[in-house]
Amino acid sequence: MILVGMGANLPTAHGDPLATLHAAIEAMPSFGVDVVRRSSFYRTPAMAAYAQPPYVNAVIVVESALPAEELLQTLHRIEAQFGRVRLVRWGERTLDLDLLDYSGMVLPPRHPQGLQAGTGPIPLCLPHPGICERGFVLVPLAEVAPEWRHPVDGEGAAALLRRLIAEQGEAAMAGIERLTSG
Ligand code: PH2
Ligand code: MG
Ligand code: MG
Repeated sequence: MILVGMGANLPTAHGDPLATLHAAIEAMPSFGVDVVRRSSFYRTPAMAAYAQPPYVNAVIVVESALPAEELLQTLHRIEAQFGRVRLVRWGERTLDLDLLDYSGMVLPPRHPQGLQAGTGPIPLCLPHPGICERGFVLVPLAEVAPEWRHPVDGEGAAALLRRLIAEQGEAAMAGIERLTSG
């Protein structure tokens, strides 16, 4: 199973972040990426070093003939088409597409965290290292792929979410709101 996390917290020519995520999903087949399932959209407070507008997040299950590295580059091309400019790490963005899992492939990080430039391309690391710490990923992931298991620790998204809440308290889930429209 190939999983992609989607996020946006700035408007684009397509409209607000929700409209942008819809438009990005529609554009994906023309990039060789077929969307087979998508979670609900969620409004989530920005996890960021400074005040930012809230995000809209979702997780999709995709199919693609592209190998993992090429799929990542393709996701970056789609981000660019939707106006993504990389200014600062974890800065606000028009569209963020994160490769969360590529058929259980495991690739260790190839950059020391501290030296990460922040705006340049980050080499592929699988599964995505942020999955277990982020309610805004785990909530839509548990919804769209309850059968999925984390390739390294073997837990499903719902179990990872319970673990996160045990560690961080309900704060891990605070403000995450399922959007009923769209
Ligand atoms: N993405 C980030 C940093 N912070 N916060 C929310 N709520 N949603 C995101 O998708 C997100 C974030 C880096 O990619
Ligand atoms: Mg991200
Ligand atoms: Mg990203």
